[in-house]
Amino acid sequence: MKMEKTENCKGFENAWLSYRLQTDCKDMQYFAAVYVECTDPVIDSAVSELQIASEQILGRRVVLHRKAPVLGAVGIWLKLDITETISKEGYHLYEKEGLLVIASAGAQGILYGSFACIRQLQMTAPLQGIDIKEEPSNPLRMLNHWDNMDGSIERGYSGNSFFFCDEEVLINERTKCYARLAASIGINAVVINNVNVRGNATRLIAEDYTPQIKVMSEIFAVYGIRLFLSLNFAAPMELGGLETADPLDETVRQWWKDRMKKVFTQIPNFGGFLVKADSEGREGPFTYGRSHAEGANMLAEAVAPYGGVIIWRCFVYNCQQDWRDYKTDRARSGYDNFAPLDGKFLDNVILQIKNGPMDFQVREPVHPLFGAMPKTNQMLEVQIAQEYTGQQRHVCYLIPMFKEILAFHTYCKEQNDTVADIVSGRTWGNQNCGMTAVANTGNDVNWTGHDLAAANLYGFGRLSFNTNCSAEEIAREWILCTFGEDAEVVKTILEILMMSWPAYEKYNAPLGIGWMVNPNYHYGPSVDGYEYDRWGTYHRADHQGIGVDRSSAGTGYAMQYRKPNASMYNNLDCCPDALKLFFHHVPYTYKLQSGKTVLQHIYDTHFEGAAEAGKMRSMWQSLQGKISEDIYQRTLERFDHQVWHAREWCDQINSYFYRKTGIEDEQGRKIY
Ligand code: GCV
Repeated sequence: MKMEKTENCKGFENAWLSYRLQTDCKDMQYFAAVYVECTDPVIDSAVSELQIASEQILGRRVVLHRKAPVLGAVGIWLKLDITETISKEGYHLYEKEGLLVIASAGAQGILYGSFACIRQLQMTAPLQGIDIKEEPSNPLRMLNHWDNMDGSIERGYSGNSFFFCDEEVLINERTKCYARLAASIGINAVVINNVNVRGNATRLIAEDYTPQIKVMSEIFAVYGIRLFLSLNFAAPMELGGLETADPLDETVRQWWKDRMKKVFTQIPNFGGFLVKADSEGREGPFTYGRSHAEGANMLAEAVAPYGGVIIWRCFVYNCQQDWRDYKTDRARSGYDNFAPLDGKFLDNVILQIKNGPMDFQVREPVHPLFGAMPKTNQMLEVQIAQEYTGQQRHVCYLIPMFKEILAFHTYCKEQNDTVADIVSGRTWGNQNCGMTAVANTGNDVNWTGHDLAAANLYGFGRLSFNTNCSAEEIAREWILCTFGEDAEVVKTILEILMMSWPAYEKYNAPLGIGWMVNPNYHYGPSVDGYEYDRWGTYHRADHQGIGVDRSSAGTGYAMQYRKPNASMYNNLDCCPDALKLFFHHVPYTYKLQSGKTVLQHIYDTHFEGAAEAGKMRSMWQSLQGKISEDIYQRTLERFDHQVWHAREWCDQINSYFYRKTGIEDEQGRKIY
């Protein structure tokens, strides 16, 4: 274990927990004292967070009293109270006769309430008369890190891992700071290693690494976070020396039971495992002719005695496709593989489903598995690592996209049928469910490479805690906490964030078709980059038209949705413009609902998107002198790149289609 390794801990900032001194705070009096009757490690974190915030924001030391306040006392009361109508992770923050009360039935709720109180202070919102009750929308609010043990991060755009380096587990100052940041936005579970488990990562469940994992899990635990690992389905062979990993083989089952017993008894706060099986070269139950339910249940049985959970990914598809084959459709595979297994998974298995059927494109329909499995726990997976959305060199605030996904009606029930309802447990009354994001952090000083990408990290946490918050509200909070309350700064950054996803979509692949990127590293335009490859990601453009026919006359994917979504997508004219090419192959002259032809839409949006990138840079430039020069300059560099790169996207896409069709732009703009 590396307890300290400075080059891997480059020094770092505190993101939205960077506190600014306020000399004229009207709520100073509450921060004279904290009253708390019980001792609990998570509540102790809450106390220490209130103390740090008070010292740094108000310049005031908070005195801790290990007792309830007497009548007339002034201060903050951390009130563990099971009689309150609030759960263990929910909180009630209110002011009453000079006392600021943070009440919850559990220590985690007290911690979240304390961070909410600090947030109010940071935003200079009055605490006097405050009355906020918040219940977490989702039981699991998780981050998945794709960190490798050599310190690299798969799809990482903000430096190296701060969990691993040179095949060792890293424990340093960052570990705690990460836990603080995560807890401050309500994250309660973290997977620290890549779902592609290779090499030494397979050994993370072995004796060699458990002591280190235990130390990290203890650091997380006092911030209410459970540590999870990704596991290798082939571990019984690679680690245990068995000849098979067949989930129905008794020796294999026993091997997992023995291993799990060790892991869970040695790491008391351990949460469970995330599994990528039969996907992109990872071993899984298919190798043995077994189903995903048989694979997942074997592991679930092994972890059940310890309250462990198995999170099983549904990202299973044939990545050896022939581009000449028009019938096989990657989009269908999640549903085809998993929907027939509804009701077959044990209670402590959760299916983790990417938001769309392909792979985190800038625009995809919602995955049809949501609402298709009433007897199965489901969890939503989104990606804040911006693999396909500008790799943290372009600004792309993703919370508006996540809001749309959560609000999608699956029609699985008359009420409570949205994705938000399903993953919160409201739809079927289950508890093992929630939301997870592929994390966008690394050891860069600002955690996320692009300073504005921290809005996605903050935003994901806040949204998974409260799916009713609007994307604007969340962005506003993040800006106030990160940059302070200068009205011009708040207004400008808010506007940049809110226009960033639509702008990115405009200069990217058009109308939901996706994938026009350079293969492997997935950055920059390459219209035919994946067209003749094996990955099942085609646009099928010729000189007459473009798009994939996923209607009932094509691959039939549209029919995987429930009514009326199935008919909406299946019918060319009813299908929303934004997804037209995802579901249909149409001539370039086809008129969209907007009244424009497909081709004119492509030309217009690409010119608009590139212009909007320029506009965002000018808006940023208007902030010079109003925010720290470091942040201003490094973000400006990213905007310079984005403006150039958006133009590259615009020109390559427009030229491609102009050359294919020979049809002029109605506005006669320069196309190459
Ligand atoms: C971790 C995509 C990414 C891979 C990733 C995979 C997954 O294919 O490009 O890097 O692997 O998704 O989600 O498992």
